[in-house]
Amino acid sequence: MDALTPQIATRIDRIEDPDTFSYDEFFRKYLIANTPCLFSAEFSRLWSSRRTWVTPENKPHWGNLLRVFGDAIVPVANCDVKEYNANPKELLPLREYIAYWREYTENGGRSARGCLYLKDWHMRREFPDEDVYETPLYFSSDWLNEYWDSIAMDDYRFVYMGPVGSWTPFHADVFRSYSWSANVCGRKKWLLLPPGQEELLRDDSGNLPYDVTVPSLRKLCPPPLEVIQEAGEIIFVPSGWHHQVYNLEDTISINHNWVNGCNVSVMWRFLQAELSAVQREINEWRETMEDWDQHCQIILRSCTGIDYREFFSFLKIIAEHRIQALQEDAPQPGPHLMSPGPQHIHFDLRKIMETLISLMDNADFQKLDPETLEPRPEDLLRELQRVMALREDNGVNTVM
Ligand SMILES: O=C(O)CCC(=O)C(=O)O
Ligand SMILES: [Fe+2]
Repeated sequence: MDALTPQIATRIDRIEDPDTFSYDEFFRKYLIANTPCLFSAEFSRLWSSRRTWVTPENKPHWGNLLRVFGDAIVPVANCDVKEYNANPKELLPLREYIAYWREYTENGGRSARGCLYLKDWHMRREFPDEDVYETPLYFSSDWLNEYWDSIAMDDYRFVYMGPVGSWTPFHADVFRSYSWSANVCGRKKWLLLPPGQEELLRDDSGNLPYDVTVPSLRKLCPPPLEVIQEAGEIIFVPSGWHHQVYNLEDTISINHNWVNGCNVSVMWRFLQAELSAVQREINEWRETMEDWDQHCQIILRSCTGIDYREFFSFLKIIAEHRIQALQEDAPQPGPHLMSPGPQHIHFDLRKIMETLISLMDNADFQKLDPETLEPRPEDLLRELQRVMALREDNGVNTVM
């Protein structure tokens, strides 16, 4: 490697002990620094899924899974078929997927149906009473799920399960959010590339690779960080890091995507870059289409899952929740962040305000009749400024 080649970390930090690792340390060293880390199995030791979903041999417990979830309809991807840069998905009853998996294993990892991987199953949304894991404190400042829960529309909490050999192609996560992923049983290999490095891997048409391990890419960028994640361990994948993931054994994992005050600016930059790409794509109709800007927003929404007006609603809902929390009598720094303390509320409000100012300054947002939003963006901004000024008068420490 020559002197100009960026150095990429060759190892990941391991966090061993829940009793000595504080939220503040995670916030500074990993969330703000946007650096990956791996939590030991101690952090998931008390989850009931680690007993009831797993046999003593550390294999998926088919009987228990079938009994509770057998009739659930789950999304299943075919790892052997490349469609654009992903795998085509179908919906199957879990019962049928497990029957497939057992037969695949008995046949030594072969099936006429290919290698099927259950992914992005909204288990928690569909079975809210199945209390099989608890989101670790470190990942609980989660505006994404807070927003989508509040409008009862969607969530970003998933279960994955797949046989040895199933894998996820090279990608970065929705909205460039953070993700955490815990192995309930089994092992994974992660290949992680820091943000920006993927630019070196684009082909002549600007497309990113499907498989980052193909030999022709080896010279183009420093090798990805390789992480082996054992049963029970939880990996933190920072914002905008591209990754590719292999199941080294039969594996079940739980994963959430989330955004908060530390990476909301990354999400906002991502939306602006995606809108620019859409605008370039349909530029030739700019002069002839009356509602061209609205149209770009519709395409943005279908590609990413959100448009600029909904991004405003997202900021608004989190702002309202935090303002309300401040108005409740003397908020205490809660034992976990589902009830954030005053310092964290202040940090969140400051980040919402900075993002809102940038959104209101944005020429594409201004074209979308923002005065028809409820409340009008300038009224929300004024309210945020009023609340923040009150807090500062009260001498709340703003270092966070
Ligand atoms: O476990 C996998 O196959 C992929 C998980 C993933 O991409 C994520 O957690 O962000
Ligand atoms: Fe991912």
